[in-house]
Amino acid sequence: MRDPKTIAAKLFEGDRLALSRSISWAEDADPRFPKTLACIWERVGKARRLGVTGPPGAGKSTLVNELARHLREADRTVGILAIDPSSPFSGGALLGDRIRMEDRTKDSGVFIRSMASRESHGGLARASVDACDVMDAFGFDEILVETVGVGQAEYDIVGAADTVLVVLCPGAGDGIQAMKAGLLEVADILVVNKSDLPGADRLQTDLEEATHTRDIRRDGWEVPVVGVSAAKDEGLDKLLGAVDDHRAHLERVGLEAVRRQKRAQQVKRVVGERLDEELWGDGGLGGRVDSALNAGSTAYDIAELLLQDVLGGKLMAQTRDSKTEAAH
Ligand SMILES: Nc1nc2c(ncn2[C@@H]2O[C@H](COP(=O)(O)OP(=O)(O)OP(=O)(O)O)[C@@H](O)[C@H]2O)c(=O)[nH]1
Ligand SMILES: [Mg+2]
Repeated sequence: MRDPKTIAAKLFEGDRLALSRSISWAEDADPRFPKTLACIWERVGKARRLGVTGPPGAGKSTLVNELARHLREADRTVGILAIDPSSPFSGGALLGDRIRMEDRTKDSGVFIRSMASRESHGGLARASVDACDVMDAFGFDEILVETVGVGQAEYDIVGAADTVLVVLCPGAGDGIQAMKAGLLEVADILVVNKSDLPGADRLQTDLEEATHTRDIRRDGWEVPVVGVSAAKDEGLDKLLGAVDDHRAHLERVGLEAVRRQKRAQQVKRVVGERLDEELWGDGGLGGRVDSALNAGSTAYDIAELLLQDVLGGKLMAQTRDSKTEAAH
């Protein structure tokens, strides 16, 4: 099972080894991945993709576990992608997630995959979208992606998910911090977890106010604030109701168009990554920069020269080609 076609066929048969392997290829930026994706592309797009992000310790894993349980009870199959924070100090968190999710792993309608962001060559954003595509083609009804909301990660999850849940809890990661961190901007649904703890009501009110005053609506969607207690299994039905509502909203405004926009972002990202490799990898422009700097040119002059070379050359060739084509 080493070539894309076989992997794709196996994947369609429901082979989990094929599923794992293709996700590893995505993670490793293995050249076999794009070919595999092309073979399974026709089946990508049926799953609902739910992103779960928020500050460390907000209860994301507990919530994902409970959501998975509820979805399974409703006879939906669930693929889970857990992405650890890239900080080297967080090595243990992954194991914690695994253990807590353990009770889901005996169920064949559930698949759990952890992905270490620091090991995903060429970017977490790409690898997580790829992993979701594979799980989607495999046939899971629901895909849940957990990532800690620090820095770029919460923006990455927007590309991977149709609906983004931002999970907050009273105490450490309070509302103001979340606003500063830009977490509110990525939320389709705000979840106040640990409703059983003091301060949850206050946080809920603050967030409701924030969503009204900051007007973070998109396409007429008003971001709801839903209180839950994942650990006590309270409020999950209401939360899943909000997810259904958001899905219905997306379908109203055009789910396909929204997804196409996200795919376009993915294309840009892939082009960016490849350009970076081409320009600055072995045999790239590094040497020329060095010698130009040695010769005393400014950074702007060097950059301009290189851009003219790289873009000018290619763009002019393209215009020339299309003109020649038009002439024929
Ligand atoms: N009181 C209370 N505690 C909760 C609730 N949900 C989760 N917790 C606890 O909060 C802690 C963190 O939960 P996790 O689910 O690991 O949180 P996380 O957001 O996944 O954490 P990281 O992945 O490390 O960022 C654990 O000790 C949970 O038991 C809840 O609803 N109420
Ligand atoms: Mg977690």
